[in-house]
Amino acid sequence: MELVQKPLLRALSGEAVWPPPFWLMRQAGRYLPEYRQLRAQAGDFIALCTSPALAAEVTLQPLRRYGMDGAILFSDILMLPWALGQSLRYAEGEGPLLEPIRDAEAFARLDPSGVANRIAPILETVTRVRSGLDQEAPKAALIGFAGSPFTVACYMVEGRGGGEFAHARRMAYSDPALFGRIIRLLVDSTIEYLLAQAEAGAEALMLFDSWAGLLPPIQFRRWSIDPTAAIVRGIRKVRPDIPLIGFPRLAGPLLPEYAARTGVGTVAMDTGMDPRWAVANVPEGITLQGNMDPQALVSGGDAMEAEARSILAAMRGRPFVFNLGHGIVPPTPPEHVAALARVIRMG
Ligand code: 1CP
Repeated sequence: MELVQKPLLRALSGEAVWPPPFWLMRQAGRYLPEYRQLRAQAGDFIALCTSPALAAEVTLQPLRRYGMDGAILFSDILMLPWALGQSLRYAEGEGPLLEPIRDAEAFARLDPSGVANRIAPILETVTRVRSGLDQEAPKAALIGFAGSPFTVACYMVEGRGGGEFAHARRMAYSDPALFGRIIRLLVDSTIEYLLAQAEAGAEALMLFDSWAGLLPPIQFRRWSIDPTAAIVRGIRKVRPDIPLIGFPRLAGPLLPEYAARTGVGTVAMDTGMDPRWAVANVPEGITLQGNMDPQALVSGGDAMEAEARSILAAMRGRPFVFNLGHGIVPPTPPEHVAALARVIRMG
């Protein structure tokens, strides 16, 4: 029973493992010199995400330094719209830029029949990382992921990040039929995409709903909770036991309802969530993940240690996975990650 012994999978399955397993959102990336070097060789970001040897190498880089309990596939939530045929590029310093989808004609140009071909190299990366872990880090588990439909739709409609996604949020009110078609297409293709990652070797799956907190409660239920629940049902039909992590960022007081109604076994807390409030209000059988401030990791030292310890103290006895409340930011000094790992390992 190799799987059950991996601490991350035990915690994600509801066991209060202590010291808690950890991994960090965006643990691969620009704060690591070895990433920057490889990125410069790869050319653009999409080329890197679709080059299995390079993407697998980048996925494993942080584990070699810090021995995390989990590796997260190196890819991006926007690779799914790209696989659906939406044009996408990553502009230096600007983040992702897509051809916006604002009407039925633009929506009709998406082509779900192309997805399998376009995601093939990403699945090949999953398989390579999994065998890399078997060789190099047999106790670490591989996390596959996708964006949640609402967050991905935000980028698809807006065409870019960096703002408040006004066009996307307005479309949800003014043309819910079209917005609903985008969401349903994403639900179906995300189920297919995540099941394919599991088939290729992913041992847990995470859904990033980074912009869910922009929605007021009724909209949050309709566009974040319901589509996530549909994805969970679709995955459970085929893989009843694979651990699922949901990250409805900035959900605030709606976090317990998200946890209870989507069916995910683990919810990730964002930076602003009070871990004690989450322990008291998220149903007990659900594992919690999070949520140190990425800026505390930049700062390091005693302030960082105090943050990490207060989260550990709140979580002791609860099924828990230590993580940040959002992704690592590029100015993070790599040695601060090593210091954090030591604090977590002391429990
Ligand atoms: O130039 C570069 O190197 C590109 C920077 C970069 C990286 C390293 C982007 C562009 N994406 C990624 C990798 C990535 N993205 C991972 C890899 C695994 C890991 O965590 O180590 C993951 C899980 C994501 C997920 C992702 N992409 C999210 C959800 C999590 C979050 O941060 O909220 C979102 C919203 C994106 C969109 C995206 N892709 C890239 C950028 C800069 C952005 C954000 C754009 C914005 O500000 O709106």
